[in-house]
Amino acid sequence: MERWLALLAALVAALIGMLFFWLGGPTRSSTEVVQRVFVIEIRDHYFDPPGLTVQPHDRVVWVLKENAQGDGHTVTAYHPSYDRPLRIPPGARPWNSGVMTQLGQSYSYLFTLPGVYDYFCALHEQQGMVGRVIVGGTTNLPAVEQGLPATAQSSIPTIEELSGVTGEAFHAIALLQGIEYLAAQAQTALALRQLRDFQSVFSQSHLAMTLTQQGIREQFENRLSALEALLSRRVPISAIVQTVAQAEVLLSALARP
Ligand SMILES: [Cu+2]
Repeated sequence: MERWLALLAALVAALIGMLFFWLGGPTRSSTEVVQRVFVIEIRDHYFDPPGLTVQPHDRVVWVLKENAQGDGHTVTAYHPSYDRPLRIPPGARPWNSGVMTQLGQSYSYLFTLPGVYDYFCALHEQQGMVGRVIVGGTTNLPAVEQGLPATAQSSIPTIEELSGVTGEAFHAIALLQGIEYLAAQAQTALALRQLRDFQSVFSQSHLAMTLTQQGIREQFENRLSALEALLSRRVPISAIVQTVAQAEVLLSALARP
């Protein structure tokens, strides 16, 4: 009997060990751990925001918001698989959404490798419908800044732009859109955590400084607090959509200089 108990204890200890490993011990290696969700809206004919800085294991979701011509849009990585030069980090998995035509349709990609990722809409690249995601910081990046059709090249936000206050505004907009997206999927706990993490770093940011200079910092912070209160209660998604829109309006002058 004692031997059985010892065996059982060993088994339980092993299971607990595995659980800790799985939940994220120091040796965690899973690439499916999502830190945050950012949303880039697909519009006629641009990505909003066109540039975004994130960290490894952040998920980016592109959501189709406009399709007036009915021909749709794609989100496609610059990669030889799609007949284009390589403009994502070597070894990163290329992606292609295919043509999206239904409003609300989305495509998602989990970024893991640091570096610069450029992408385009296969139907409107010539009209400058392109975007850039930078993963893991903007210093010492080997940026490719030539080789595309002129309109496409000039529409991709530069690394310099993305490391400044415009980049911070883009980041905040996509993060707020991500909160709205999570709330719409009834993932309120995740949405709240994402909002509170942002609130805790906001006061140290260039964005906060710039909004202070513009005299709208308090208004912006009030919108964030309102959003937090709404997410803490059970409210219709329309109230959250409205509050996110109000916060975004305050950032719009920075995001589209
Ligand atoms: Cu397009």
